[in-house]
Amino acid sequence: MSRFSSVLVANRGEIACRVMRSAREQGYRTVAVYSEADAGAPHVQLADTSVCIGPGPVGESYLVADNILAAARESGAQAIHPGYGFLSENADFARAVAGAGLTFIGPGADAIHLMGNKAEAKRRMLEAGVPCVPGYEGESQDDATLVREAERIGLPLMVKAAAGGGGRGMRLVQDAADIAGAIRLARAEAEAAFGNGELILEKAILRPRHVELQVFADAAGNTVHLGERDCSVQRRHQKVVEEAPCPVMTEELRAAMGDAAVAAARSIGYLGAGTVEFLLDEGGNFYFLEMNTRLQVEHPVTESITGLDLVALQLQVAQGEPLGFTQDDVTLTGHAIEVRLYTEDPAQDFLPASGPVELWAPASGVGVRVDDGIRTGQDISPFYDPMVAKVIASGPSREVARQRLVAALHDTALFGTAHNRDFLVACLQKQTFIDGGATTAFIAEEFAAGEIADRVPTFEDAAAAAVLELELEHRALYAGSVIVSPELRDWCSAGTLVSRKRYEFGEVTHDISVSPVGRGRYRAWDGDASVSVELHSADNAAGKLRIGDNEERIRYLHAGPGRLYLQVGGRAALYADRILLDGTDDVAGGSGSVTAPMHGLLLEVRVAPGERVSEGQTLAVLEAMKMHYEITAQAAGTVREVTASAGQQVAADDLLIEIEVAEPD
Ligand code: MV4
Repeated sequence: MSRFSSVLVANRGEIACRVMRSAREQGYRTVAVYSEADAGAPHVQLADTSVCIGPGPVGESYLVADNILAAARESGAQAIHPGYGFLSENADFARAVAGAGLTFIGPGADAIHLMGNKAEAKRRMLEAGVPCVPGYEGESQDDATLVREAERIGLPLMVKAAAGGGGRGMRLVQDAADIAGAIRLARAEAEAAFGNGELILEKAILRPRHVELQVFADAAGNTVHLGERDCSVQRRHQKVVEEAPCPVMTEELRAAMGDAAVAAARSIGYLGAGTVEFLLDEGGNFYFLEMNTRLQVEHPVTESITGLDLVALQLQVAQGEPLGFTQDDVTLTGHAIEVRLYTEDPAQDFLPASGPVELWAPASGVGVRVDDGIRTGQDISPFYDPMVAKVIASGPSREVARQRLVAALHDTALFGTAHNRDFLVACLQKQTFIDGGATTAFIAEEFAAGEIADRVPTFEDAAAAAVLELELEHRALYAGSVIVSPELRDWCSAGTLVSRKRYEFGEVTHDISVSPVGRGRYRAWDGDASVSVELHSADNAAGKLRIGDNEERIRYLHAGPGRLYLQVGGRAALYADRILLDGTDDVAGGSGSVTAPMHGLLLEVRVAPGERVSEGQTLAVLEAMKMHYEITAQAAGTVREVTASAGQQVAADDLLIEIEVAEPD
């Protein structure tokens, strides 16, 4: 086969960016594909060439093999990297790519197909001597056989769809009376979900760890493993935290699991990057679960401890070149932990959030890597997976890596949409995680219902916001005036200047008064509470300040008068000054057009056409950046029209309600 010199990346977001970075470094021309919703997305900007492959929905773009192949033809790409998800584990696609005379950067279609069926995969793995969970993976699927086998295996029992994967189509049975029912239900579900009702049965391993081995093979059959990753911290089969090495790994266990993983790959003639998933029980026994025939989301932690570039290696072996090293050359150094940043709202049962990214400011620092696929100003589209970035920290020890990761998360800002950053920090700060003791039951066991609710900003946070906003307002004011000496900046002929800001967070209101007491120094108070705030720096969306005795790094965005996004001490909120906002919106007797004050989710509309409203009456409730805003009538009148409804995402200044303003009497 001839060498390829250009690579089309059949993916989007962070992984498309990640693959293109290495492809470019290795001298390849890069081609992006994008949906209409992704025009201008970071992966498109990164590529040398890009081709639109259809409308936003994945079923009309990223999942359409013919569109991807047409894009390759049109752009002259000679190889296709599928990333993860989408078509990455679709054997028909891999076959079609090869059939079109292009190189598929991944294993052969047969290996993908084989690992796509749990029963077949397990039979092959047992043949190859890979330890599997005791169970039944036979071809007979009648009820009598399955029930008899289930009784032989014993309880607790796991019933899995052979065509499933990643936890889909899986059912735990703990009571003998439920066996037959569970089998029938699982079969019906598998039939509906995968068009294949075939089941396998396994002894259930309770509170296991998820430990996976990274394997790599070249075309000459050299196959190595690159150590393991522990991905036990998951929520509903969605990985949240991943690390390498596994905290409870020993040299002997790694050698045994590594041998099993390499045997698994060799037995199916594997090529390229793959991952062999195991369950590790409390007694140190491990069992093959499934093999993922793609580059995985969490590959950076392996790169960190091995010093290898897995994408560069994928390109190398796809060219038919040898790996160039042996198992003995692989060394594992230090520790790395990765977290996945999702735009989903932990306070609303992790509901995916969409909307504009007002500020994306990833952390940087020693031992910190951020793989992202978003930019400030971009829209988070509801069509795609809400994972927008991965933050990876490494260090000489697990604890150094963990602390670096917490600090990096505190210093990472994403303003404009809800996200799981605080939840990630909470996971990393749990004693069980600190001790390296997290199993797959970690999140369910450690987080009580309601614990993942939003934290309301404290008085100190609000004081910092009020000071920063005052400072930014001053700057804006003086930017347009003649030279003002610093001494005079906070001077006021009427004595000490006091500014007031009112921030409302649900039931909690912070009524902050701020007064300058020197250059960059302020006193802020609310009733009896009082604190000194010293602003050391605030530039380019980042800065430092001291609140009372605490030095804090800040991230901020002044999104308009009275609207300040501020992250202080890792706690982010939108501070909307009710005094300024409600004051300037006050158009007594004026227009009755009620518009959205900012982008957000319309939670409630409380009025209907024809209804009489009085001044100050709440008309609708908007949710934005963890806050609920009551939208009130600026004048009395009659509702003429309601142009928005509850549950709808609205943009700033969108018309919501028209009121026929009553003549003052
Ligand atoms: C299991 C299991 C216990 N016993 N199989 C879930 C995803 C899929 N890859 C396999 N899964 C499991 N299979 C037996 N025989 C427990 C799980 C499981 C799990 C596995 C890995 C990571 C997180 C998990 C969370 C719940 C259940």
